[in-house]
Amino acid sequence: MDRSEALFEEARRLFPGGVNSPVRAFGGVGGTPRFFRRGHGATLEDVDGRSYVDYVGSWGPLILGHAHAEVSRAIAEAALDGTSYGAPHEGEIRLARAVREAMPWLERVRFTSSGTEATSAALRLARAFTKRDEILKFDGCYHGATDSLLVRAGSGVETLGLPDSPGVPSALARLTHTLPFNDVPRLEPFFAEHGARIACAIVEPIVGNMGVLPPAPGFLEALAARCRAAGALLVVDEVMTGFRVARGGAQERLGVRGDLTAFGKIIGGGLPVGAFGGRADVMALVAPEGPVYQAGTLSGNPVAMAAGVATLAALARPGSYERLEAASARLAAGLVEEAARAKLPVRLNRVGSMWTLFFAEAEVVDAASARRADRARYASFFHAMLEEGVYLPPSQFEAAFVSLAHGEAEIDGTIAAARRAFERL
Ligand code: KE4
Repeated sequence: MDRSEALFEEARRLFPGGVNSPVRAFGGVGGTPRFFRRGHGATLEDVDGRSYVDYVGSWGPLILGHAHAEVSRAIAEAALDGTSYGAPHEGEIRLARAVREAMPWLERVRFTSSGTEATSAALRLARAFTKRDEILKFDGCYHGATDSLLVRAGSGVETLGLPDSPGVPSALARLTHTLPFNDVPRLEPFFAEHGARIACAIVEPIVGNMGVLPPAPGFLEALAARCRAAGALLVVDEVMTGFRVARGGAQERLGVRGDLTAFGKIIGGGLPVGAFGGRADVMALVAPEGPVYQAGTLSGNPVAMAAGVATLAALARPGSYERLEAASARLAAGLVEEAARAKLPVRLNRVGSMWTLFFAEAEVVDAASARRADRARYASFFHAMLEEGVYLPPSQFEAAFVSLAHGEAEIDGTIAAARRAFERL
């Protein structure tokens, strides 16, 4: 038994499923999760001393790679002044400035400690602003583990095949409508019937939680127009795409704008940070300025703020996104070429440095087509790559990420590993 197996045995006695977040349990691919003890750059090392080129990147935050010197130094220096004040400090202003510099359409923001808190608060705020209770989300989109949004959600809910989630009161779940992502023709009739009662639509502008699903041309624009016409707010969930697919996130890359935006992951640089923000007239309702309550003991935590500021500063340097694009394009082309060589039907969906390799013949454009992908073959590929020293997301329904620490050696090594892995499928 290796050390990961021994630790997992103990972990299962301590935590439900042996983990503190379901998708880490390898439920989608089988086998024993690796326990890691350090990360550096593009590499993770497990407790048995094995190294892996990491494409999970803590599910998105580590766009600079592990243990980035400037981020680690910022954390250490901030911690020497204390870990939390529970009071205003300048670091909050510095991170808010950096976020708004990249996304000037965010007139006001509020920091939280997770993406789930951010999307939950955005929903409550939209309901208060519009005085309406019903919401629209899209099948397979995941917006965090919050009651109203654990309805036909993606990520771990999809991976584990959970029927939405028990424990969500049916009276509440009934207020959440779902439509297929990218299905433009369904928008018109839906809003004609329900529009007057819809507080907001919430959407991953580029879905990462069914694997990567880019938006169909015109889909987001049509959704924004329908929301506007119905007096509903558009909540753009950029927890994953924010600072990932462009400095201004998916909203900059795609030219759409939400009334509210949710953030997480990268803006914390690997520490617990989320945020929601947007129109000043809507944000003015948030307590203590307005009556909509939202709070958090560690919101705006000085150490987390310092990690976020250092991360966004490094990302803002010229050429960062061009380098991410070049490395990601090289990897994608190599994987597709090797799959073709092995005569394996694959579809590789990619937007910038977030990507998913689906084992599927047909295009994967929505949750239904993603569900038709060959998950068993993905699981075999995952384990073959793990043995080759490459750590992919342990689920077909998750996005993989390239970081600025992935150089040509890592990319070319991954392509060579895939060649050997494909031969074994
Ligand atoms: P957190 O509460 O996990 O910080 O953020 C929730 C969330 C909200 N919106 C989007 C688009 C997200 O992708 C997430 C979280 N993503 C998952 C992975 N797909 C986090 C990993 C996990 O659940 O352990």
